[in-house]
Amino acid sequence: MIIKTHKSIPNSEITDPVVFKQRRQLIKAMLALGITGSAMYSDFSNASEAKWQNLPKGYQPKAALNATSADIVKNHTNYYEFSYNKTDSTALAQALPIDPWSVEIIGEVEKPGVYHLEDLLSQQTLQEYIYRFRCVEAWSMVVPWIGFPLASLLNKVRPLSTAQFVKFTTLLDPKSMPNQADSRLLEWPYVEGLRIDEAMHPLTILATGMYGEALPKQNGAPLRLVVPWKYGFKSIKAVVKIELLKRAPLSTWSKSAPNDYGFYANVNPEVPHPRWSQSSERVLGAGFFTPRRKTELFNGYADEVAALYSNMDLRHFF
Ligand SMILES: Nc1nc2c(c(=O)[nH]1)N[C@H]1C(S)=C(S)[C@@H](COP(=O)(O)O)O[C@H]1N2
Ligand SMILES: [Mo]
Repeated sequence: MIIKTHKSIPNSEITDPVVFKQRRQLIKAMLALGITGSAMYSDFSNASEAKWQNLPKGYQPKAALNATSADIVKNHTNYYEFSYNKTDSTALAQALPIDPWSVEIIGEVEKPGVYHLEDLLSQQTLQEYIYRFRCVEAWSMVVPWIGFPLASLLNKVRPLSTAQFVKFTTLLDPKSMPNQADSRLLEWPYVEGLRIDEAMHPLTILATGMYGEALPKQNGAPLRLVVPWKYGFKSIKAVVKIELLKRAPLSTWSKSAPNDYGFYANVNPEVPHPRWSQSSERVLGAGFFTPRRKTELFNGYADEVAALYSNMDLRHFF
């Protein structure tokens, strides 16, 4: 794993925690997201100044997290459709066409359909969610996402009682995603999945932005999943399809290396990867001499999510 540190990136572990102080900034973000007309006006323009100063915070139990520098988060990405290294996707992903974008929602659901992204977003209130983000490769950061709970989208399309799992699929477009022409390492499109109770958990969000702006393409624009208590590979980017299923889908990484990457992929310091320990993590942007952080069970979200796994052997269901 090679990580470049740029001289321009400040050494301090904490930089610009994001606070939306200005109404202007959020309107800018909304415009960048393509949210215009009625959606923007009904959600934002009528709001009193008080509401702007008190911007909706999403469900985020750990209040005191400080965001990692935006430069690091935008320039250190895992996006295998574009590159197998962490630096090249930033430039390569700019070729991805993301407007217009639609999401197909099918399967065990009352209202299946192909939905325009603007229509989905116009029904949602965007909020900021400052979450820890921990990659299975044992590095971590803190990201101030902008998004909405996946549950509030699912509730609009009404999962049937038979829906036990949710499968997510990334765009398949080998013309703009060069590695999709090569299926030696991974099969495309990238697929991920959650159990329905995990999908409905208030910590699970769909993100459309970060750091007060539209989501950069290399970070999964225009729509990505974020599941903060699981390893980063579960947080699938550029989602075009959401399927409600009776049975667990086979996710991309589990399929390619079933002994290395389980379906659950809950962050767990006591369950090592076959080739490395998961007991600690390198905090991106923390500076060379800063000690590694002790990895926490469920990435620090045990109070919120441990109950989902109360009768499960987490070593077996890793
Ligand atoms: N479609 C897709 N989604 C993906 C990936 C990918 O390669 N393709 N990489 C995953 C991995 S391994 C991680 S750690 C996170 C990284 O998110 P970031 O690049 O925004 O930090 O995205 C996940 N989602
Ligand atoms: Mo990852």
